[in-house]
Amino acid sequence: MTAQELQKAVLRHLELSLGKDLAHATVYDIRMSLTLAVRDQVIAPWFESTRKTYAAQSKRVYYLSMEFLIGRLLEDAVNNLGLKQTAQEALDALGFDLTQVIADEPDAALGNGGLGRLAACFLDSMSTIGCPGMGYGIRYEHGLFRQSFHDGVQIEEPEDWLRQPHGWEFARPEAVERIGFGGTVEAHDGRMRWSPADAVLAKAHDTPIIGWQGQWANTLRLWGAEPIQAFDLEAFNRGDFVGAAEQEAFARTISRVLYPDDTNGEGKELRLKQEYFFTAASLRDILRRFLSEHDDLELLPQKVAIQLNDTHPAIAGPELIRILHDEHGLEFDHAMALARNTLSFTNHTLLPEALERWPQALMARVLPRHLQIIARIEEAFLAAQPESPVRILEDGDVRMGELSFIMAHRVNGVSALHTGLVKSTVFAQLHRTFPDRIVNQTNGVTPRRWVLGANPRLSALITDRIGPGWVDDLEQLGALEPHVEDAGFMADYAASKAGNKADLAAWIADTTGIAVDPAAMFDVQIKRIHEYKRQHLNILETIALWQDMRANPRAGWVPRVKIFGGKAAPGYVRAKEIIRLINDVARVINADPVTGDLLKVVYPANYNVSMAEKLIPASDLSEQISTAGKEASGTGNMKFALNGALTIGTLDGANVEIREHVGAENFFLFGMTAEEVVARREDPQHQAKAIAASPRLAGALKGIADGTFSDGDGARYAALLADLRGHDYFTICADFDSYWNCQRQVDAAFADPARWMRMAALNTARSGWFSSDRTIRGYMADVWDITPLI
Ligand code: 26Q
Repeated sequence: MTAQELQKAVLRHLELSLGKDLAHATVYDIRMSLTLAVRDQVIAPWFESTRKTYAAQSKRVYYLSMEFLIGRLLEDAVNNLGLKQTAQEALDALGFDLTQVIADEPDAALGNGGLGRLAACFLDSMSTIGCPGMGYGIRYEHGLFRQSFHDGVQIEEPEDWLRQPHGWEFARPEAVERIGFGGTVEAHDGRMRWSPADAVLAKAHDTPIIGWQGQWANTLRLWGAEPIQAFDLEAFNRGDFVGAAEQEAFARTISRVLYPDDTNGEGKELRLKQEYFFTAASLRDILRRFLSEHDDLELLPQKVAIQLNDTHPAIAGPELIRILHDEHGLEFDHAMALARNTLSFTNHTLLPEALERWPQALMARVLPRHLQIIARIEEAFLAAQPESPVRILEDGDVRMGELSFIMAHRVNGVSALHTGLVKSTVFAQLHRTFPDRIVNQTNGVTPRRWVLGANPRLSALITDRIGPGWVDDLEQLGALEPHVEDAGFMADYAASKAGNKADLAAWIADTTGIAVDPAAMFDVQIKRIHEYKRQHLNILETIALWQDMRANPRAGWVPRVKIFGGKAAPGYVRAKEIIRLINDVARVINADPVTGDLLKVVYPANYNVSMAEKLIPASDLSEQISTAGKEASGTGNMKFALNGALTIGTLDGANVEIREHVGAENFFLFGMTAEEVVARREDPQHQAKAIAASPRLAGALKGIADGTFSDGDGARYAALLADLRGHDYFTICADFDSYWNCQRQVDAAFADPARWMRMAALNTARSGWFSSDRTIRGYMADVWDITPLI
């Protein structure tokens, strides 16, 4: 497609789809017109992919996830179709700037963090590889809340991405499923029949996901909840205006809002209904498609692979059995075997509070038939494993982890370390019973978004030296390694980082009003705020550094900008205290004329995918400092390494594998190992001893306690401090000195720019393994048993 053709297509949509002429067109109008013009280019490969899948009678993969953290789609699509340059020229001629038009698209923030973003990277990789499949999720009217700070305190406001029409999706009013809740179960002619008391409609909305170079496209199908009968005219005519809309209100509540917690999944009824709603709609859709192609349910595991993204869609096990047994009349054990051979399950967390459990009483009320089926699953399991101490039903709860494990033929962890811990801790008993079931699939990230899209400077440099093949074969980055000996390459590499940092410095000045020195080290921690991720370890080190700098400002310090980004779950009090502390510390340090440009702290509000795309390419240092054993994998860590930021990190999650790939000498390691953490906690004085041994840590804690950062209010952080001094489960104190010392090694390395840039370039050259294309190939081989169709 030429720029002229694209320009014509944009103008046609501007007129015919938007009803505007160029003279009155806004950025929004142009963005929508360009979106529709680009979407037009996706249709042919999309249809062709479907045709090929049918023609090959291929197996299909269905990725069930409560969350898809997509971000913006336009830039991705333009890049994958090779239309970046073309679009730029087309818009230039119309008097619009492509960058500005791209930035006009609201982020689709239908996820909390890592798990949702992983699902989005997987969709891109499946389309790039030609793995036939679909993502299934919920079309939340409101994605993750918008964050702002008032006096440093996090405020949540509803996110409203659907206020504008969503240019990428196709509504499918004909693809509807009726989803029931509650009611009763009775036997009828030897079969159990569930008669739900309430029902809603699940309506499909399809977004095409185009792969690299437009070779293949899959579908993301998101379900929106709608009332079966929009409006009760009888009630209205009686004068009951509220009652007339009641059905509608109940239905729409189900897909209204994304739950903003990424742990602490309390057993909330609406959440259970959301889980069942999208899982049941997806399974019916999957089975209808299967039965339109095959007439034998025996073939289900050969033709269908269903991946459960954590336990959130775990009700798929009982629901699939219900369909096969209650509706199609298969024997229970037979139905259970077919379901298990079709389903597989990914575990993303070991945190006990994040493992889903539903009160049996609640399940009995909302999904009475499913509770009965779960009891029979447990019975069947125990009949085969009479010695096993494992139970699905325990303490009045349904344990969704055990249910998912027992109903899956493969269970995977998301990094080597995490998978080992899954085997030795949460699922140790089940692993003994089924030693082949647990496999590892280390996470990955899509290079299309996280290098090509986010970092055009670095991408141009890479392509200039090794050609464009790296974009869908990321291990080709290894060919960069010899170039680190080339002064010309290293100068260009440094220049690309400097350019990104200058852009970011301008953006920071714009959005926060803080002037930062682009030559300073950009030290970045962006992720959800969590005690186990230890943003408070970072801010304690920041305080200690500031105190040292003030005591001796001319000691040759390496200037730093500490950058934080991330949201706290609205009900997570301690995480919100940490946010306020960071903002309080930032306010005091940034106003200190003694330290000046030596140290700045910035925390732009409302961190999201688009902000990550700005920050990561401009980062020097990547903070991956979780308490060892707690971060299942991490995926931000991979994005940073690819973009040439050096990691300071613990031996946790995928950090371990990143360090192995980039080389120990190009990674700043500190802190206790997972085993050492467990052992250290045996000593109830571990935190007290660490504080007594570290005057710096004691000084930083004292700075918080005496109100230095809280206008003299010593009480503001009393609870946080009491926890650190009294319990410190996440071993902030015990790891502090190791972290401090490691940060000084970081300083020394940064003070030698040639050494630093060489380390950074080696991180880029050696991180190709962390492509989500590699991860998806692993799932295809070890879990889904499917081969690509391109
Ligand atoms: C459960 C029940 C009720 C409400 C909410 C939830 C809930 C929601 C989201 C529980 C967990 C999550 C998300 C978890 C998550 O993002 N985990 C991260 O997954 C990444 C991808 O595998 C890993 O890289 C991260 O290490 C892991 O923390």
